[in-house]
Amino acid sequence: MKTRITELLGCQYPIIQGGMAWVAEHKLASAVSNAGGVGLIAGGSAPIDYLREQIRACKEATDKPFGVNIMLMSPNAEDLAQLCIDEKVAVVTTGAGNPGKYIPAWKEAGIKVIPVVPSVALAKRMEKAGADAVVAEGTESGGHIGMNTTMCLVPQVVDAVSIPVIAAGGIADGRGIAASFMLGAEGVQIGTRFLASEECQIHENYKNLVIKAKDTDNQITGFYSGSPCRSIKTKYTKKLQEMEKNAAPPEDFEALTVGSLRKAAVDGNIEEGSFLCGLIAGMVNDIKPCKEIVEEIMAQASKLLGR
Ligand code: TUI
Repeated sequence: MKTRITELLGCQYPIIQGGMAWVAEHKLASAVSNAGGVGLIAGGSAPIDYLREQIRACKEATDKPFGVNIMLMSPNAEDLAQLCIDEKVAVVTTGAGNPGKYIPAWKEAGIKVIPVVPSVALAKRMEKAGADAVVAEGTESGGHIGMNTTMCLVPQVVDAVSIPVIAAGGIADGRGIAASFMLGAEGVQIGTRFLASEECQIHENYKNLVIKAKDTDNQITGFYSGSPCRSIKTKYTKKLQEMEKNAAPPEDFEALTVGSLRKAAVDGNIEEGSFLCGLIAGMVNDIKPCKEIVEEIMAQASKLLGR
């Protein structure tokens, strides 16, 4: 299935994997790239040496293009951005901010730059700044989210920019891809479906929460602090929401959330972890190798799109 995204990235299928902080490391990224999509390693707020090792391990594991996601709220985003240049990473996606100041150097290094945007305004700014494509991410996504939905945001971004648009948020099967294409997208970003993959290195408690989640087992926290974040509903997220309702001081909120991504992904700590996850988890019911996931999704999408 050829689109401007497969042409741009040199991949077989128009699927990129979400750059999930504390989740997306080289085993997952290389498995997605080897399956014909584009895998991503999450920079998150990782130390630079860790990310360098991850990039190098990924190069060993695949000769296909893969990328790095730079989380712009990270205190060391600048160093990680430079590392992508030094390591000649093929693709960079960004999240949680405006990457404008990094784009010229990335472009000069031949890196394909794909900012994740939650609004039409930011998509336009990114096009002007030289981005190769944008990911229009709906609020159905896991983690740090904007307010607009995939269904409403994607066609508006498609109408507003000339660069190719990748749809994200709520896509986990071929129907999601077909629908995204109907909205004008030329690729999709998939995160939650890959949480429940064999190659994803997260704790088994995390995977079990994903595959057991129903449509309603999802919660947004951090709404009033201006940093809304979508996770699987647990006692922990209910507690955070209760604190928000009672207007708890930001320090109390911070004390509970610091380190919570690690507690979920690495320790599988149900009591204190933030199990970031998209709204589509209710439809993700089994754990499979990435290759099977990608092939199944693409076969369904191709059939629906009559290709
Ligand atoms: O970035 C994400 N999802 C994430 S990042 C993350 S780790 C994290 N840790 C602590 C605090 C916050 C996050 C977990 N999930 N998705 C892409 C995304 N980007 N969603 C929303 C945005 C966004 C928001 C505002 C992008 C740009 C933006 O720009 C504001 C501006 O400066 O114009």
